[in-house]
Amino acid sequence: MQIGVVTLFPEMFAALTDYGISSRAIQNELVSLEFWNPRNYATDKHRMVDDKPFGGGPGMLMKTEPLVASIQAAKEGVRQGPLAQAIQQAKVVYLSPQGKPLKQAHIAELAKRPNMVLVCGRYQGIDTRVIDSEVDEEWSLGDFVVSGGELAAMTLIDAMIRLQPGALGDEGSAVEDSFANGLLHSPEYTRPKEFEGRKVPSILLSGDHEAIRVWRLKQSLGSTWLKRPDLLGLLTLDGEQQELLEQFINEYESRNPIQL
Ligand code: 9WO
Repeated sequence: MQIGVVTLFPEMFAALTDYGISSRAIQNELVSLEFWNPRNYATDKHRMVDDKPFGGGPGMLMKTEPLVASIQAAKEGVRQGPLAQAIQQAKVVYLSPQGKPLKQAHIAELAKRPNMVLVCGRYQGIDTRVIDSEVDEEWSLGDFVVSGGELAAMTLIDAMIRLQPGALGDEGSAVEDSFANGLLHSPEYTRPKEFEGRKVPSILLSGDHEAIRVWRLKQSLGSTWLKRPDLLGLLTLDGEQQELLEQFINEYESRNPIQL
């Protein structure tokens, strides 16, 4: 996967290129990142990359011409990459709080693409006409604001990288992750067997793999019911899952009787 990143701060992406799973995937050429800095497309002697919003008010916008020139260069760049024959025109993606809320299922689809261009906004953002003319998709990580699109772009890139075949040491890990089945993960335990008076559930020490699978599924359903009931509403539970969730709820209600 080839990703062109339009950013005033390419150095921030060291968080991906220099650390952990994303670093290894880039080294192994499962993913390539290329940076396109609007600063390099500024034409005035001060290389200005910000501009005042029409209508006044505090803050600045990204200056239009260097931004558009860098987006167009990024699209050319990812198209003319090593796999140019096979590659379709890259979609241009803008990360902003105004975008469509991004879910794991969307990330799984985006991760299959051969290429894309990510535009990282700074300041108060970009001229609406640039969104209309240059941006194909606008995505949000959630209802909050950070200081620029880079952290959001890095989060999206990391989430896509770990879905690339071969990116994770243990191939099973990605499938087993939270949300792969639409449920939260069951609680996990490591050594010691007793920590501050809390014991590891004995079933996990039993070696009975089927009993452990059923226990984990039940905890997973229970955690989702407790913490994210909205997610349960989106799923159709099979017979086993319905039965296990019912058991979890009954046990939970008997431990925590409703106070009258
Ligand atoms: C900055 C600003 C300054 C003064 C007055 C109002 C202001 N609004 C903003 C602003 O929203 N800036 C954004 C910063 C412009 C687009 C890039 N930035 C961004 C992206 N912040 N947060 C995101 C983001 C992206 C995806 N998911 C969640 C948040």
